[in-house]
Amino acid sequence: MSIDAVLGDLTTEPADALVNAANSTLLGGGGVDGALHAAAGPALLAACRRIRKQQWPDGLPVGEAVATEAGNLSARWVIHTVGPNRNRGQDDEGLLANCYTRCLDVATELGATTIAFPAIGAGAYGWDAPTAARVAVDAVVSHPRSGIHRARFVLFSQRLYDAFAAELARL
Ligand code: AR6
Repeated sequence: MSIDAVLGDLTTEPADALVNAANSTLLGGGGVDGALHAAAGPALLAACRRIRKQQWPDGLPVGEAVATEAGNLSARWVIHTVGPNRNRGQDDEGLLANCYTRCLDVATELGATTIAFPAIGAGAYGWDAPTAARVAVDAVVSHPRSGIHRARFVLFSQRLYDAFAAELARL
């Protein structure tokens, strides 16, 4: 599996599966979540509502992941995950790592061969760039081999890109 990082917008990234840094409600929000919903159109929200109704009535737990269709996005699937909210005292790096691991599990189950991640938790949820990057890269690198050929981190700021590039350079 190749792992790399680019500076850019996740919504236009060509990949089978795009990961959404969502919240437990799965009903949208700001940041990358808002951008993905805006680009995907109402089909994504409708799919999220079905997941809430049928699978996670109390909301998606922190560190868990679930896939939906991707609406108007060019990806086939959106995989929604919920990072720990550091601003609310949720500072367990293991839970942040679980987000990446569970997304890779779900992507593998779907048969995806390429996946693109944002820097989960590094926006509204308050994780600093070096920690967000270290946890993300460690989690993806240590995931058992799967059918995924390429995992890409798509970073929205130079600061985050630099943090991820530094972690990847250490491999
Ligand atoms: N492409 C790639 N990265 C992006 C994009 C984009 N289009 N837009 C923002 N980012 P955040 P979190 C970056 O806040 O910290 C939402 O409201 C952003 O610059 O999106 O996990 C949810 O509904 C940052 O580096 O996710 C939740 O309530 C990174 O994506 C909450 O925010 C993650 O920032 C989740 O917070």
